[in-house]
Amino acid sequence: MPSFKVSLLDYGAGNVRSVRNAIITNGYEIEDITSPEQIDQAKVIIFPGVGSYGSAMKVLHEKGFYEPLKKYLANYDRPFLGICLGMQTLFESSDEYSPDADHAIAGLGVIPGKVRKFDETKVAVPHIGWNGRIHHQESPVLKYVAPEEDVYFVHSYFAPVNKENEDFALTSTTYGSQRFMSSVHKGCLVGCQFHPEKSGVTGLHVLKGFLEVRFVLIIISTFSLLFKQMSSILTYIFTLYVIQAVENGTLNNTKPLTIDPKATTQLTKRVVIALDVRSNDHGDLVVTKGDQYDVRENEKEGVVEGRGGVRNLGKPVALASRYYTEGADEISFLNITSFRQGVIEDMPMLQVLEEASKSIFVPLTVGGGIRSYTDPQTDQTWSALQVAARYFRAGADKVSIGSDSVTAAENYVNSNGTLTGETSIETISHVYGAQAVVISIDPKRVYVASKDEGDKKHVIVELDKSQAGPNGETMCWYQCTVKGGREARDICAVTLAKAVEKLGAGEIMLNCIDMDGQCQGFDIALMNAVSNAVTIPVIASSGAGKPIHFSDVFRKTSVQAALAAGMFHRKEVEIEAVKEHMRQEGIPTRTSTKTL
Ligand code: 1PR
Repeated sequence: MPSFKVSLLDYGAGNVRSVRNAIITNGYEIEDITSPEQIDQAKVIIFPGVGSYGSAMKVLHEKGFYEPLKKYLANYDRPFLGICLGMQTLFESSDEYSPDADHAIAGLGVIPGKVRKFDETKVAVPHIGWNGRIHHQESPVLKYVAPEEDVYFVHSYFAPVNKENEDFALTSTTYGSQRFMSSVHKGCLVGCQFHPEKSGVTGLHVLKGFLEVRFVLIIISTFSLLFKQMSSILTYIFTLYVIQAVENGTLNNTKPLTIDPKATTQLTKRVVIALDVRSNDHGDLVVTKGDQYDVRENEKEGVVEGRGGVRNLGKPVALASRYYTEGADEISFLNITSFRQGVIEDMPMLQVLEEASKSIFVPLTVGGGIRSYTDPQTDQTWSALQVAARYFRAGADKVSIGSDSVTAAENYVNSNGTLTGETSIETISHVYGAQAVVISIDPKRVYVASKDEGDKKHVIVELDKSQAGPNGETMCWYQCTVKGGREARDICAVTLAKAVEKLGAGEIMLNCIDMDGQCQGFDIALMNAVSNAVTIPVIASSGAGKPIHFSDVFRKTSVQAALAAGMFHRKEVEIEAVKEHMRQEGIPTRTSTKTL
């Protein structure tokens, strides 16, 4: 057991539970930094910045951490790992939340350069998913990580690699035509734009490399302190020892590598698994799965009369852990009956997240009931932001909003595009960032015989002949629903997608009630209509039954991820079989390691 604790700079703005769990999984104890004095005393600091650049810098100033941190980092000789925003704050400034283009928020300024925003006209923003790395230095931090293993990113802002800062680059990554710093390393200063705590075993190995290095450095620092009291000969001998220790694998043992300036990396297409969760008739929380959103057993399944019980496909945490081990790129828990009750007191679902995040190190989304509500028992009102905060604290990385996003989009459209700043999307996105807000759309087809037949306000989509309606209609519009498909609303999926993007959503989970549970493939026409209308990433959902359905949706549309449930729950297809098929079809697919 190491003799030191990892000092964690957590200012309470988001989900750092996973960072904590990843450090603990590597065998280290954590001490929270709550006062400025602790910064100077720390042996090693990990700073998992969450939220926006501006708010992070503000908190550092308010808590009196800014100056001590600058001092700690000044000579690059004290071990520090900044994660995502925690790495960005090391630069001089950022464009994030600077309404005036000339005004940039000042950062810690230990790395030259300014943090910029990806260009939405060229690439989907945020950059979400698993991407590769071009290694600029050989470093002990990456000693357990194979070059081809992908890591998980989620960010809209990036630090460009330029002449002034290129010697800080540990790795760079490309997104569209943009090369950016995916990690930095100088002396004992390390930063990752990617999330080690969300990069599966690969990410745990990054932390292992960094913290092991730390262990050797602490021994060195301890000796160095002792030497100050000793004779110069002894100092010389110990200095030799220190150099040797350094050469045997400490942070200083980095070597520049020659990189091919034309080398690129690729954002892979994600395979997401959804777990629809609800209580069964005995009150136990189970993973269930419907056919066109009906989750009750039917006659085919042995129920002779009427509707049977809720299908039970397993326990949420056990199933999610299996999917993590089998290579899922992301996991979504959807509380599908949350419209019946508020979720603040929904202890079982919160416990699911708390448990899941202890051993699952890929992104976790939670949906169902993200809205403001008043508890009828106590009359207390909770805002959507408070509900989301509760889930983030329990271990969620993103929240997905269904029904409430329909109301927000309707109001936005009816008010000719007015942003009130008060919707669940806006409030959560403002505090936690757009990347933390996923919109779950539950549309169903309304067939029309011709483009003229439809109401002009809905986008009419042409269907493939194999998808024609009951009277041979080859066109339809996609009507949004709320409460898990129980109530239809007068807004189409394309209009809703455009509205929620403007309101600040970072991603869309696009279901299709007609295809759900049918194993006939994704609704390609719907996926194209929505993904072509927005610049934020779209996750295709509903209808997968075989590996070829994944290659189809990735080839024929620009969606960035594909989600399936039933085929994996019923063990009809393995995740690895889907991924192998995608690789054979030339679709960029995450490469990972499975053993710790
Ligand atoms: O409206 O914000 O409270 O959120 C409710 C959430 O619960 C929404 O995300 C909504 O999609 C989901 N939901 C509500 N009722 C159901 C149901 O099935 N009765 N599940 C439901 C929706 C859709 C997918 C499904 C895919 C893939 N599930 O997640 O897993 O269709 O399935 P397949 O691969 O088996 O075809 P709010």
